[in-house]
Amino acid sequence: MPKYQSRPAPVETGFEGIALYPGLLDGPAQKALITELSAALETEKPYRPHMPRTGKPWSIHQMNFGELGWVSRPDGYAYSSTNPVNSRKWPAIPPALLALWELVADYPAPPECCLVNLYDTPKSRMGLHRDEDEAALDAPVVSLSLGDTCLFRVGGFARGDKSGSFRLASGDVLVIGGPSRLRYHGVDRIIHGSSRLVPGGGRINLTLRRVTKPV
Ligand code: MD3
Ligand code: FE
Repeated sequence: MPKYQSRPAPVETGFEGIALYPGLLDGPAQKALITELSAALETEKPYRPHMPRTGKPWSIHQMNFGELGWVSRPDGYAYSSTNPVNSRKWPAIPPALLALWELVADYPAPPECCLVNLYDTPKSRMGLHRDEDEAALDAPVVSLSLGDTCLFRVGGFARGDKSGSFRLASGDVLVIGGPSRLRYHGVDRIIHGSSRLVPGGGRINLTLRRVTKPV
């Protein structure tokens, strides 16, 4: 649950449309969310995705909440209403995360997807990519970091453009929208052991996304 009912001013990131709210979730709110997530991920086991075509395994585990989940398939990336591992619908987005979207997204419809990325080894990372599988590109992506700090990279609109990096720590919320929505970005590395929040260590990133255009 966010500790604010109206949001504080974001910190300047140097990128128009990317707002950083350091520590928007305080310690107790982070712990409450971890307790809720741990229970959910007990029944709905995170899985290791594989790259389309090459089949190369990712260095992270993933899961989804919501009406639509983001999945990596042999033929490409897609949004799916069911978990490919068990063919069941994804669990509902936890209410605390819906409240977070309400607080920071400035969007007239709720998120449909909450992608869970588990950086569960010191070597876990995410290569530079763009998030472009959503039809509602006018909606922001809202990202919440929990656990170990990461070094996050943001680039331009072509893969080789110059990029900058900053750290994302536990409780930090990043809102990516407007002219930056299609920027390249990735997670260079995890600062192993920088937080004790996640049982067993590591970093959890939750991204809230609107996938379809609201009617
Ligand atoms: C900047 N996840 O799941 S979230 C992803 O920390 C993803 O797990 C990263 O990139 C993670 O697709 C970063 C923050 C984020 C999300 C979307 C962006 C930053 C972004 C889109 C454009 C620019
Ligand atoms: Fe992304």
